[in-house]
Amino acid sequence: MRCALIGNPSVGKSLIFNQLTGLGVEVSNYPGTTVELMQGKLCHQGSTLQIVDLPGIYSMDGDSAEEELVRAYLLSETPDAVIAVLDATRMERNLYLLLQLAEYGIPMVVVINMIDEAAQQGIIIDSGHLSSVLGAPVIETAASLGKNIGEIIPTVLSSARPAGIAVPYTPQIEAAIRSLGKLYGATRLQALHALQGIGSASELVEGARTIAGEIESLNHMSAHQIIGANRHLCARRIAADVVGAQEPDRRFSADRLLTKAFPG
Ligand SMILES: Nc1nc2c(ncn2[C@@H]2O[C@H](COP(=O)(O)OP(=O)(O)OP(=O)(O)O)[C@@H](O)[C@H]2O)c(=O)[nH]1
Ligand SMILES: [Mg+2]
Repeated sequence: MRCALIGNPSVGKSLIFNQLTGLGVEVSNYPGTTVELMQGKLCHQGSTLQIVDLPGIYSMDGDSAEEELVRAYLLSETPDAVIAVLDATRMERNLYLLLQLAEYGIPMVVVINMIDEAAQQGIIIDSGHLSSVLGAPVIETAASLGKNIGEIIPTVLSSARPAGIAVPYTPQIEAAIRSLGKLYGATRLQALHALQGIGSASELVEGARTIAGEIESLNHMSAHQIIGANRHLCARRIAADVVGAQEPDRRFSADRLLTKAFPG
């Protein structure tokens, strides 16, 4: 089984990767790119898993080398599962990427990392609710403390599933997706890519260019911008629903530790 760690930059993917994998980590350039990929292996109850630590990205639809690599990896290497790593202190921004990842339809497990940092900042996350909104399992972790890292692989093996959530796009974008499906047999993901001009020349991309041009002249915004705005709104709504505030938990703060270490 092959699975990939995906997420925004600096969310803790590599730390989690190092904790999950043992020996046999390989670093190589992804074919045709200068982007390095770490690949490792682990065994869990008789199953061997190959794990790839993908580069951190903020969006999956841009043209940076990292974003192109992640898209190419997901479309051509077709991993059996993805482990989507989110930063608990930046849920809205991280959900924006997650909503795009969900469109690939790959079985996933969502890991909300930095839960220690979130607690210190007084941020609480309703993971149960998030799991029902996304339709995929959600685990809270603090990789720097090793907290709940042991739950990731068993959850991947037992319950990874394609997220059921779909971003509701504006009626024009939804109509364009349906037309491209009817005319060219495009899936929702392929239609969205084509509307954003992603992908090499094809009848679909050509057809989508015409439709995207009409959408742009009606809205004074490109289809790409509208799609991005719809995703941002959806991410903001989910974050508003699942992220709450409480009194900051200072248990791990230096002050507290010093008071404990030097009573009186
Ligand atoms: N407080 C806290 N820090 C963490 C946690 N997980 C990772 N870190 C720290 O966050 C920083 C970034 O971690 P990385 O594992 O390098 O993040 P990454 O997602 O691989 O980043 P990129 O490769 O740049 O995309 C490091 O300093 C980690 O030690 C956590 O759960 N809690
Ligand atoms: Mg990394």
